Amino acid sequence: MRFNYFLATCLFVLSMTSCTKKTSLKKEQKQPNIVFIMSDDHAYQAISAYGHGLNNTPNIDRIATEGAIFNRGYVTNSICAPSRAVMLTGKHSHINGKVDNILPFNWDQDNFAKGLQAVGYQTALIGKIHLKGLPQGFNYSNVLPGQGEYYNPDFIENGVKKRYQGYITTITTEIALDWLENKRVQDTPFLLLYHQKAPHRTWMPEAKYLDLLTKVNFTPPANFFDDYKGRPAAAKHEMGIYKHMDVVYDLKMLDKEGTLKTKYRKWFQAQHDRMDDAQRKLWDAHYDPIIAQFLKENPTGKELALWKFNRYMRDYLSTIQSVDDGVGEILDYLDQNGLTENTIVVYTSDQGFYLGEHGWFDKRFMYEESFRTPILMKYPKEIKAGTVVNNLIQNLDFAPTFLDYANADIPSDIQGESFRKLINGEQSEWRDAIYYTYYEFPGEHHVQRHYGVRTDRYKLIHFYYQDDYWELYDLEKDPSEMNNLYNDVDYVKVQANLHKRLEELRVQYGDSEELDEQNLSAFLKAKGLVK
Ligand code: SGN
Ligand code: CA
Repeated sequence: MRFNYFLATCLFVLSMTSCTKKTSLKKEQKQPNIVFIMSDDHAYQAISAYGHGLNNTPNIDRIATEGAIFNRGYVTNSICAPSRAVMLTGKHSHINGKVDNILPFNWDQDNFAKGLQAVGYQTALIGKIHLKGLPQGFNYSNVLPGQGEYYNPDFIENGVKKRYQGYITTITTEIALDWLENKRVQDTPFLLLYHQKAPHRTWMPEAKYLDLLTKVNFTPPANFFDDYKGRPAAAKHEMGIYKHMDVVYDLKMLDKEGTLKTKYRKWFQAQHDRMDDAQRKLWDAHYDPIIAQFLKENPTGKELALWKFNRYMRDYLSTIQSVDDGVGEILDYLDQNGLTENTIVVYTSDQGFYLGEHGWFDKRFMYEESFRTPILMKYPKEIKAGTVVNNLIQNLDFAPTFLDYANADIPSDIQGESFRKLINGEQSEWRDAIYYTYYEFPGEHHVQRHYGVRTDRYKLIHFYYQDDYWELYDLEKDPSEMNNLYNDVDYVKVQANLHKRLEELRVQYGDSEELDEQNLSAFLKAKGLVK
């Protein structure tokens, strides 16, 4: 008895000694660490914490279980590079200048990583950022050139390009873990932007997940066969699963005989060629039987639409499984190193994505599935486990929120608002409406230029440039946005209020037709459409 007690005491003293560094770190460090996880095109419908039942993402869900889930997280401009520019600057696209994926981003302007550096943070940016130029505000950067490649990707480490062998999602996680363990200055608050390329098109899964969903049959959303009645911009789209998904490029039917001569076959051929022999062997072992069956059955019409939808879902969701694993590894690292308590972890995407709603893939529209984005966040010190946030939050709000947590100054020209006090229940007042803009037209997927306002219940959108018309939705009665109520007699008052609120927001955020003209002419020039 006595001996065991002695042994236990020794073990306790020993373990305390080995933990001294971590314990003292906790005591000394007042500012929280921040791990900001962003994936690319990850629809909230494909995170199990949101309850859509499509897949299982236990690690991402853990962030919500241990912290908060946001049911009304939105972007300001549903496309990659602009979304990231908004996230970094806390300013709308027309202010930070990165209005579309085409025009350049000016890294010289202020961003929240620079703000955190100024108050002593070590900062790192790892993975996809989609903003050209050497990232500013980061002690360490290791980013993808442009969109990046799923297999054997190139990265640019502090400005120097280097190829990695393997699968992009796991490599990005390894680089992030290596920075946490070996590269950051220990005992200093840190900011880690850990940004996955996945599950961006063309949804290429990791070898170990190729068979994950082979046997699962997915039912498409109720409006999969949408006729776009009353919505002319939606009708002009080029992002239909049935019509626009390329059987070889998007759906991997690269038959060896070359019978499937699709428009983008050569692009997928390049992806396939990029793999090494071992990778290609595993890939082909999975897809070859599917290709053979597809050629044999040769589905057409509705059958082909459903076949495409299912192939898309299987690849897209399998790709997400590796993202979820990476989140688990990062959370485990924090746990194992005594960092969990003092670290804020956010999971989000650069925008939402269509998983068959309106018959679509891709994003860009102000309709809910692409306007909305998942946001899950934990910070044990301040956020109660199981918190649900139903307020209208935008990616505009990340920059001021992080500066707030770090006790850094929030520059007065930042347009977002810190939601720190909102989540911990110290603040009840919040904005009643959010503003949206989309500019990349003419462009891929053919989504018209538009802007609009969303309140708790309604949405007003103005499509302009080639067309000029409005759409109004009652989201309570019509959450799938199938019924355009603009000029409906029952909504005269609602319509007038929305117009007023939209104008107020344009003034508040400094948007104007003049700015839009300037952006448009720069865009047309950059695309070579005018001289
Ligand atoms: C690529 C994709 C598009 C996608 C854009 C923008 N085509 O061009 O489908 O909309 O990226 O995506 S692909 O043939 O190259 O896959 S974003 O997330 O970077 O904005
Ligand atoms: Ca994206």
